[in-house]
Amino acid sequence: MSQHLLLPLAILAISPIPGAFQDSALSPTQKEPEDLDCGRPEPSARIMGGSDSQPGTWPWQVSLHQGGGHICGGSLIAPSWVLSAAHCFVTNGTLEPAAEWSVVLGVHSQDGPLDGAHVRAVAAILVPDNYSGVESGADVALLRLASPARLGPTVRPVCLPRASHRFAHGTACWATGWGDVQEADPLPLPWVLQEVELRVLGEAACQCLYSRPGPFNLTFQLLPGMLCAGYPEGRRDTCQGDSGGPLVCKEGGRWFQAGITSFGFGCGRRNRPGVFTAVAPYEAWIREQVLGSEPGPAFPTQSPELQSGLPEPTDENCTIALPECGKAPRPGAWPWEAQVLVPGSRPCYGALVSESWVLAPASCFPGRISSDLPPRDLDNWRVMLPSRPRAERVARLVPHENASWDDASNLALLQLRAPVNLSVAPRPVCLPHPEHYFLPGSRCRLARWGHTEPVPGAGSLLEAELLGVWWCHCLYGRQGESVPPPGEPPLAICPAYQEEEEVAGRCWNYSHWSLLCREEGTWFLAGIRDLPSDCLRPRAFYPLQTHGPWISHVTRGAYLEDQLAWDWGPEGEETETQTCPPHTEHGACGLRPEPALTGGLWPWLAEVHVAGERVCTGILVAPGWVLAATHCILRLGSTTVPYIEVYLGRAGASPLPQSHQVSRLVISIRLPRHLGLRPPLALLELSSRVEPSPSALPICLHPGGTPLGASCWVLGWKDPQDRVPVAAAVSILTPRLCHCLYQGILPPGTLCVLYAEGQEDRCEVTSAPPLLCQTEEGSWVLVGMAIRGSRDLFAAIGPEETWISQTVGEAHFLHPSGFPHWLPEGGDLCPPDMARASGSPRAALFLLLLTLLIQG
Ligand code: 4AZ
Repeated sequence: MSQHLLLPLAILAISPIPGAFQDSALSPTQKEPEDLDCGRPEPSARIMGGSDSQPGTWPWQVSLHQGGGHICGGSLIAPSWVLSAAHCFVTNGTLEPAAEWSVVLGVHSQDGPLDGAHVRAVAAILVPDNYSGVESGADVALLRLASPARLGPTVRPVCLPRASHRFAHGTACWATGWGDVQEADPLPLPWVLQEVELRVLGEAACQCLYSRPGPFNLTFQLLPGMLCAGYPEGRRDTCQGDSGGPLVCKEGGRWFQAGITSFGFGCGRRNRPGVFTAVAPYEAWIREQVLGSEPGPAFPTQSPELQSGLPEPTDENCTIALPECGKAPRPGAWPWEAQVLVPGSRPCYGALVSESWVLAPASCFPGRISSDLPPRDLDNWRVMLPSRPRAERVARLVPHENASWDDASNLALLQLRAPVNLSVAPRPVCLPHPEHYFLPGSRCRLARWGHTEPVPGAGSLLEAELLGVWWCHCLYGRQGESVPPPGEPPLAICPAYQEEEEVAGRCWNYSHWSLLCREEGTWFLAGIRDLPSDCLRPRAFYPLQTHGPWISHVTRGAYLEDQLAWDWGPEGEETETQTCPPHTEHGACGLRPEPALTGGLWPWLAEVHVAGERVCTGILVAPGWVLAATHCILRLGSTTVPYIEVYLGRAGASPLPQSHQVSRLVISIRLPRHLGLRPPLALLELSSRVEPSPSALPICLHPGGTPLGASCWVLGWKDPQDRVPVAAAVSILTPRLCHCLYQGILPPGTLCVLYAEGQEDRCEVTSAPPLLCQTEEGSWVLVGMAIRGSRDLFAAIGPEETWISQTVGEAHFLHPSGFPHWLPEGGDLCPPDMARASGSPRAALFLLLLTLLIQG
């Protein structure tokens, strides 16, 4: 509906027929005698998405300088008066001194000597009393020049609209300025004044766009006195540095200033047109300020036909723009997939990011990115795009400046000789802004990238769900460091795959991959990844969002798209800064985020199903090894080795995406050599390794003693049937207390625990639960495994360090701390036979402590 409303006006506005204007539209009586001629550039001849203007096209445009540089735009409305925006001059509620400012008139390029331009000092800056900030409106200012401007072909005033003047929805107008050409991307030299055609958006149409959550999930309520201009699809807009400059519309051969560039949400974003201060409502205020000044500004009357205007679309005609990038008919049919063909090289896969630019790994073009000169054979390069009958030719190669030494910046942009028409295919992929936060659990896919070698039997379409930033950072990032909160670019972005088991012998080395993630049906290029070296599926990707500014700077029009999904889930915002526990020699172990984020998940907790008849607790100690209590695995007297299956990732039935399950067969049981006695600990070798993930991650091992400052738990199942894990808080007794309490009956290397009040019965003991502690740094360590039939006694891991390390090369032993526990030295200091003197360990311990105290 608004589409065909736009059309006739567009033709009216963009095809000005010289001389077609009937001056009679303004009757002589309507002309104000004191006014000078306005709004007519003497014929001679960025703003975002705009282009260089011709000198003299916008003779009222001025540049406002402070400290020697351009800060804001403004417009000449009378020889001694400039109109601009209040926010240019008010900082923290205070109006800056006029003396700090100067007005440059008649300037076109601001590079070098300002030829033909002249400068005026500012005598006064006037701002409405009710101005408090751009979002509250009244963002208007008047500057009185210390001496009148010299009018000429490049310096002329613009016409001002009267209060009754209407700029109808769809009117084509122009904004001008020396502001940024994109968000955080300044206008390049030679700083030529930019112009862009923008359409007036009626109040309803604009409010409709701003009522939908956009960038940063924000909405905005427009206020009277504000005016929108731009396009629902964005891409052409004003930006920082254009503020204060004019939005002008041509009516009957004269240019009227409809708006003052005020603010917006970002620049050129979808459904976020620029917001201007409407000039017409300030007729009275302007007249009041300039009273007595001769000649004053001109307010020519609008012709009556235009004033009645066109009916403004109502709320029902609220047309929002949908993303133009990232739509794929189905996963794998990527309309942006580009194949770059360089003579003498294998094809290199990249992604179309705009009409004219393809992003690909720089390593596809070795030897061609180190010099500043264009590659000699660029003429012979070709790019194949989906649904294009012929190969595209390449005009330019722009490698990332860090491409040759930083894997995270292994990127190059290729400009096509001619832009392609975007349609269903080819269509660009969406790129994330730096502040994009891909939600944990987002659906992602691997896509070809660079020189991709097919992985035997593996689809490149592998589906994955995104891990939370904490997991990704702590598994593959920098242990011991804090984790970037949402909104700050992460160091890595990690998919967690759904398929359970890797086929033996399949190796994912030799290939680059990119990670595409979907939000609201729209695909973003979220990450890139260089060659993995461990044959595992690619797990940590370099985030692409850090490169958004570089890509948009080079391409001036790549499709950076706002975050589309904000449903953070019931856990709410994970905004607290969190830290990763320290790293070990063998990588990450014992990682478990704060309980709020875990959903009850214990990544190393395994269900060990023995001979289909009982379930023991197992603990993952390395990617291919589980530790369990021997007595639970091997029944006394049995001579056969049982059939054993191990399940990981079942613990807690977590709703988080990382709770996928993994199962393995046990192919061997290893026991340490213990003279005479049956050893308490058994190592189970798994049929194949498990990939580290939040549902299958090894625990750290404690080499001896009780970890100082740690909090310790017995981790078991409340009910052996449904196996929901519960943790009971315990204290580990000192070796002496333990020894005395169980005098004479404990095998060496036994730990005694005391349950916290009321925690004794939290878990059942037949499955032989483990004793775990969380160190002060946050790592979880395995300290012992339950001894048969007891809920208080545990076989310590420490004494078996040598055996475990020799059997399992990758076991993660932490550095020793605390005090040793297997030396019951001074046993004769125990009070005589008091062990088991009383019914409960708590009572016995109390008695024991009392006796030891009295003994002194
Ligand atoms: C600014 O910061 C600014 N896209 C001006 C205009 C817009 C955004 C920012 C509109 O001066």
